[in-house]
Amino acid sequence: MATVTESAAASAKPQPAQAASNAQAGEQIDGFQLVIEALKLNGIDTVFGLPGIPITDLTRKAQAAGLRVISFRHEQSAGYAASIAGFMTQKPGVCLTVSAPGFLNGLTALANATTNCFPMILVSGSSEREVVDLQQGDYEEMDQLAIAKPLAKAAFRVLHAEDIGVGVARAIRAAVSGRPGGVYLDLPAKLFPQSIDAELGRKSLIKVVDPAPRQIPAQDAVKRALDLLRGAKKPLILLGKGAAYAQADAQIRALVEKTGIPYLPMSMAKGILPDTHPQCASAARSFVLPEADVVLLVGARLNWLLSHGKGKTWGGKGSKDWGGQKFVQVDISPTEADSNVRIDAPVVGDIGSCVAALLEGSDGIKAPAEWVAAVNDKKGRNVAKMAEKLGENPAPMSFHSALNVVRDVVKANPDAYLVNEGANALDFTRSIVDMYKPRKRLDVGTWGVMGIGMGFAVAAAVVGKQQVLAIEGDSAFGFSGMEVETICRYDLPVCVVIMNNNGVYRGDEKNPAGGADPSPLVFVKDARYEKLMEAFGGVGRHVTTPQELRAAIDEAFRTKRPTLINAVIAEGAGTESGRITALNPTAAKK
Ligand code: ADP
Ligand code: TZD
Ligand code: MG
Repeated sequence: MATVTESAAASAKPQPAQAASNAQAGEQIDGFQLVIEALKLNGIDTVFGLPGIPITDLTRKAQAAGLRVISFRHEQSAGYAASIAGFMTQKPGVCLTVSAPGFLNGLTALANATTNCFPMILVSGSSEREVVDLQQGDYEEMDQLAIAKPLAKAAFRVLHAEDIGVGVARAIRAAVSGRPGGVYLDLPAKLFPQSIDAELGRKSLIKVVDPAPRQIPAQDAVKRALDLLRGAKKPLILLGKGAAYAQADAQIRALVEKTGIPYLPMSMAKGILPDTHPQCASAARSFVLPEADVVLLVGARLNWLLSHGKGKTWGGKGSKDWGGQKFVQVDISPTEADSNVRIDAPVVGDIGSCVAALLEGSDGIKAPAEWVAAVNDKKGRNVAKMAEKLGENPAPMSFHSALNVVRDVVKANPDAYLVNEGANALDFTRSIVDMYKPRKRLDVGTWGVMGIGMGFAVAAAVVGKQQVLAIEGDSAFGFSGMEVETICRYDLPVCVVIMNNNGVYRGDEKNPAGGADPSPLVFVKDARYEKLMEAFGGVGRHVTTPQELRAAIDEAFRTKRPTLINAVIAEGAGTESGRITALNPTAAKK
């Protein structure tokens, strides 16, 4: 093992003859340094990654050059961290990995970033091209560029030091312009030790001008949209995570408030306006979707999360029937419209420009009082029902009684980031915990992917520089649990709360065959997850009541220490697949 590693490392070093001639030719700069300077020149100040051949020195030199290098225990977490940093900042999050297996570990996050429209660049070292292309069995051999292409918005490889500037510039533009996404940048081992004249090298770097240009919507498209909204009897605004990403918070709020139209935030759009806003219709979701006649979508796709814009959710007779709504869709992607149902008024452009244009032309558009009253009436009744449930205090805790505490904590600490994954642990948190500020809720996104938890938490703490509260299903936590060491190592203000119901969805399943193996859905009973955090010097707490939970979270927020709270939830409190039971083929048959 050691010999393989050493010989591969040696082949990545400049040859003595080359080094000697470099010395004579005046100041030289190598590939390592050019990559670092190209990133710095473009305002990238943090990279997330995991070192090894051929990028070990890149991580060292990046740190030496003043970049913040956050080193993880698994590339998938580093990748998720990079992608959510991209969502939070509109700058591409950078993830750095080694070849083949490291690259593949990071690739899930890259694909997830592309799916969620998060700007991210996965930078992976790769093996020797000549050997890879002849399939001669190099150390960690893999044609990474070909594999990344279908999963990324764009993919590039740089073979020569003088092209590093162009490679990084192209990667940045591809990640953040238009619909953002994941970009792969392949850097073969041989690139790093290449030396070129320092002055020429630095001149070859590109500081990207206007990487995500505004896209102004066409006037006739805006007029078409306004005409539809003006004629609406039951208008509704749907805000998606594209709206959160766009950082057009003030314009969005102005449009919502000026028109008085009820709005629904998608999961990661919660907090663009506070969930307690009088026009927020979240508590009446199943009433407003089928009832609305004109729906303005702002940075939200009509994908599965919105039942594809049709079916019973939207008032359609059958599961695939159109409910009769007209749609206005504001999106930067011109091909998004009509993906599921007819879009009557597509408005293509960046959300800031589109919403500003809609706002300007919105005089006279006002949600009819009758409609507003009907929504409020429904809301009032649902909120009362929920309050009753939240007030219960069963032993062991239910999701409701535990999340009632989280709800109060977030209300008292609106700047804290809320990371959230799981099934019941996700769905109940989303519906119970109000958000008060934009881009504070970071969750499983479009794929409903498990494993984002600790990566997102690290990025939120490092880039957002605020307290982080991660509400995790016990299964969900397991996907990235080892990163509690990362949280401790960087001493981050992250408080992880595990909603521990002993399993996936529930902890009370039995082996249907009656054998000794447990059900595939359950874990070790009463697992002491808090000891994981203690193992690395953080604080572990085991809590069984809302009072203990509150005290433990308050302590974590006060001390800012890495904390893991193992919150014991009733084994049978959850439902299969949480709120999406209907998507489960077996469950649907029942
Ligand atoms: P959600 O899951 O919250 O409904 P989606 O991820 O489905 O949100 O939709 C986000 C949409 O926002 C995508 O269609 C994307 O093209 C769009 N989008 C992202 N950023 C911008 C932007 N700056 N301006 C306009 N549209 C954007
Ligand atoms: N693997 C990946 C990467 N993503 C997934 N979404 C799943 C598997 C399937 N899955 C879900 O959709 S939720 C979930 C899994 C395994 C875990 C649910 O259990 P939990 O949450 O403990 O996290 P609750 O509170 O017990 O429901
Ligand atoms: Mg669970």
